[in-house]
Amino acid sequence: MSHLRLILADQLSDSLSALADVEADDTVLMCEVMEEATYVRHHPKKIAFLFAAMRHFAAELSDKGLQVRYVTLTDPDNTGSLTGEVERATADLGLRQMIVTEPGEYRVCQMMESWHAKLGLTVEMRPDDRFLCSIDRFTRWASGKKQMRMEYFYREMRKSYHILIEQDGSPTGGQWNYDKENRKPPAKGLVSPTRIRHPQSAILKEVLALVGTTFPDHFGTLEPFHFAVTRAQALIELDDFITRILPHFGDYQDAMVQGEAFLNHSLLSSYINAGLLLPLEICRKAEAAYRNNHVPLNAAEGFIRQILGWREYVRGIYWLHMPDYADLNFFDAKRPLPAFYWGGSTAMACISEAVAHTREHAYSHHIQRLMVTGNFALIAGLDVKQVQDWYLSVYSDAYEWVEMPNTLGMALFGDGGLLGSKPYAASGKYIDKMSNYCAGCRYNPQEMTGKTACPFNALYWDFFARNRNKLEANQRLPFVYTTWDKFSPDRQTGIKDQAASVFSRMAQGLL
Ligand code: FAD
Ligand code: DLZ
Ligand code: SF4
Repeated sequence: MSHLRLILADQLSDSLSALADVEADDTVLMCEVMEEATYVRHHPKKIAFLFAAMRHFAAELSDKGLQVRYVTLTDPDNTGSLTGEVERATADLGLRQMIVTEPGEYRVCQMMESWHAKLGLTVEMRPDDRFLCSIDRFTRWASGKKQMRMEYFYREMRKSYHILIEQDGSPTGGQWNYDKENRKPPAKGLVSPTRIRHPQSAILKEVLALVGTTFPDHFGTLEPFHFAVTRAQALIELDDFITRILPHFGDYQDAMVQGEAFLNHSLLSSYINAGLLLPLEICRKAEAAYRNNHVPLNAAEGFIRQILGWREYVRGIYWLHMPDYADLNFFDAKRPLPAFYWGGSTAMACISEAVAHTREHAYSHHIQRLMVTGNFALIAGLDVKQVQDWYLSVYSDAYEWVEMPNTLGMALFGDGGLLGSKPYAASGKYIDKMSNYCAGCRYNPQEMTGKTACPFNALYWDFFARNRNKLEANQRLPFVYTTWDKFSPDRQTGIKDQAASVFSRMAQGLL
């Protein structure tokens, strides 16, 4: 019996479970739909990347002899939604049986589950085995644990896939984790290595024109556009990263440098998340580079930990706790997102820099996301839903399964500790240590109060003071409240007044 096999924009892998056992009389459905392109106002680079990658992938499937029904955004019959396109395709083709791979978002999963009742279809949903830990396996691992820790999950994954593990089962180099060697402040002269620029195909040029005219008011610049849009191009970037950049990845993983958006980061997340690259092949290549003496252990391990550890862990947390996870707001944070997240002016050099990278590249690296824009949102008590919508729309690698636990859980501690053990709150001193931003900023990271005091400083203490009832018992914050209590009443009042002044200037667009 013939089947309709749906492939979503982030499922562009030959090995996708929905494509296993595909028959010549099956039809593969791929569709560009307005509902998905606008449920948040995605960055134009993200939309262009996905549409171009989808079109190339569809062409590759056709070249292999598969029947592909590809619906472009401008198709006059396009209904504008995945459900509408599935209904139209099954009616046109006379098909009642569908095969899908589980989607990355709860919202889309609900949609697919509604197709049986709504459209009278039989929908077979297959696991997404591109991930290295299935949802069932993660649920079993989590079961009965009072407190989950990524580190222990990561060790299990290393053992399961035998990555950086010796014959006797011990971790390569004798340690599981070289995180301490990944946190060096930027060395003088640290710059981003040059990056590959792929030639623009005719397909990409057409998509760039379409996105430019259709989404002119979405935040972010469309061109210049250098993303890979095929697996072949993504593999070139992967190999280039492993050869030239991975050797230096470890040391400065947490560093930030004015004018340098990429430093030694891989820029591979968009490709992995869309399916152009597979996480296991990347981890194996990174391990091989270490075994061939091409990269140091702290670089290989630090990189593999992000993919085999964090990436799988956050996905597990998402599916374990959805749908309730989406409504958590531990600190009841509700302050509106200030205009400077959307490029409005701010004198805070660190924020301005992170937002500029975001606007230009649909990218900022992990420490900018966590310790600059995320940290500010945390200590200023910005509305958790507005913050999540921002992260989901502005980054080319963002899908809810990975964005939400990172934003709500890791950056905002909005899940009260389901993902991490303590809030990643930091004052301007941390940013000063890990970057060269402060030297060019109107504010001074050494000052707590006054007109030129770094806003992060007073907000940091105000955050802990106003959330004392929720955080005081946290064992991982031993010195915060003892230090606060040692401040004189005058100093405490001064800090609170300064925080109030920061909030007032922020509301007036004067920060
Ligand atoms: P590298 O630094 O080169 O790291 C290598 C790879 O490890 C990445 O490509 C990515 O696949 C994986 N990785 C690293 N950290 C994480 C993590 N915490 N969670 C999941 N995977 C990780 N990542 C996304 O892919 N999509 C998101 O929407 C996203 N939103 C984030 C929001 C916030 C608030 C924070 C703090 C982090 C977020 N991250 C997200 C995680 C991380 O910042 C990005 O994966 C990383 O910056 C991508 O750049 P890169 O490929 O150069 O990564
Ligand atoms: C993010 C996105 C965008 C911008 N456009 C489409 C689209 O037109 N068609 C499609 O199939 N998927 C799109 N996506 C991805 C989905 O919104 C959704 O985030 C993922 O498929 C969830 O796994
Ligand atoms: Fe950011 Fe404060 Fe440093 Fe300015 S002084 S760059 S606001 S941390």
